[in-house]
Amino acid sequence: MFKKLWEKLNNKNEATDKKEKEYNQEDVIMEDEKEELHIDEITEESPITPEEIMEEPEMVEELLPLEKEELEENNELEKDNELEEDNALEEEPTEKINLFARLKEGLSKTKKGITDKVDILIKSYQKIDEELFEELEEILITADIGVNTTMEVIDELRDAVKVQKITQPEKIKELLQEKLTTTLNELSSSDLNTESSPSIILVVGVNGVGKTTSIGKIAYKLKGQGKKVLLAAGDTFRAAAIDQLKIWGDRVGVDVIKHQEGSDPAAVIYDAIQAAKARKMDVLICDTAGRLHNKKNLMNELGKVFKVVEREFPQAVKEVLLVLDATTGQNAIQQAKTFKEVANISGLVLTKLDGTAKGGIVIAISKELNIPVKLIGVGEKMEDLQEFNASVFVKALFGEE
Ligand SMILES: Nc1nc2c(ncn2[C@@H]2O[C@H](COP(=O)(O)OP(=O)(O)OP(=O)(O)O)[C@@H](O)[C@H]2O)c(=O)[nH]1
Ligand SMILES: [Mg+2]
Repeated sequence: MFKKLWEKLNNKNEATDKKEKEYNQEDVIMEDEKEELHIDEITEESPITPEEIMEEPEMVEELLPLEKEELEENNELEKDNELEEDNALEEEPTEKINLFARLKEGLSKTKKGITDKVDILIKSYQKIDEELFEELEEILITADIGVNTTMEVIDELRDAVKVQKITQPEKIKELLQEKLTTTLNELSSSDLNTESSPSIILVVGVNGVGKTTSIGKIAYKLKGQGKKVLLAAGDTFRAAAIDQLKIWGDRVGVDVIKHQEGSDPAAVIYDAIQAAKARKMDVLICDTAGRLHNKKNLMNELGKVFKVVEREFPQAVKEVLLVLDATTGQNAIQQAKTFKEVANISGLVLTKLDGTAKGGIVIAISKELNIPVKLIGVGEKMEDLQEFNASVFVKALFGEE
């Protein structure tokens, strides 16, 4: 029985040779494929059928001891296998966290790109004139706020200056801050849809944007709120992806449902949903692959996963988070457009804002895509994922308390 279950869990190993093939991110997302995306029916059998669970409910419970054994094995492995990011994340666990300070620190590069430049600009002008507006426009566009949004902001500043008869250049900074806050406020609603239980979060995005890391951070956040969290290793494309999620699971103290490398992601999600139901979990967070041989495969695979969720977990509140890397600038907008074709994206997670001077992309993204930015990543540590709040963000950008 134990053996039978184990075999069932691992019955999708045939596809492991997939990993040998070359791929790159360009293939996945950049090429402008015009082919129709066919979402295949789920043809492969799921490893455990609902009937089997009804007959033998202890089957699901047996997943627990199984995982514990595995966990010990993995822990041994991890000791030898020192991952760089691991070290980065384990520093200062007891440090008292000042979230605003972290945000400010994370945004320091963007601050240099926007606020500091605005300061220099303002100081070099005695009065407000057209040339000042033009230079300001350039600063905002360079910080990736986006041409349309920049034009809008500048036009409104011009009007405000006229109406309020403002003459001192210093006032421009205040007005800009106000305008950016209003623009962002119009669009953002930062709450994750996890208030009611059960809920499921599907995390999608191209490779390397920070999906797995963000899942770890979200799990940490939710666990801190007293929620029962389960993770699903739906990125079966590389063994390392599964291990990475497991490391996060261990670090945060939540279980991870996983199959072997190369197995069917829809089957992993299926099992994870059954386990989430059986263990009465509040939130199930699912990782997905960011790379496959091409965009069509990736989108087909996601389509299958969404179908399993619809069919097996209709009672769960659904959140589909698209993770975007802020350092990729305008390219992130293109990625979002591609994912919107197959997924009903309910929120964005914008990562690596600490690594770019172009944090203005937050504004461009929320404005152009009309999808709320729910979370932002401002570093690699467990605490470096914050709920997005427009006025706090702009305050941090302008270096205010
Ligand atoms: N500085 C910084 N680094 C981040 C942030 N979020 C993620 N990273 C780093 O980005 C790298 C990629 O993150 P992953 O979580 O592995 O990305 P992924 O989307 O799961 O990638 P694939 O599994 O390859 O598709 C890792 O080194 C992370 O530590 C962030 O907010 N700031
Ligand atoms: Mg990953």
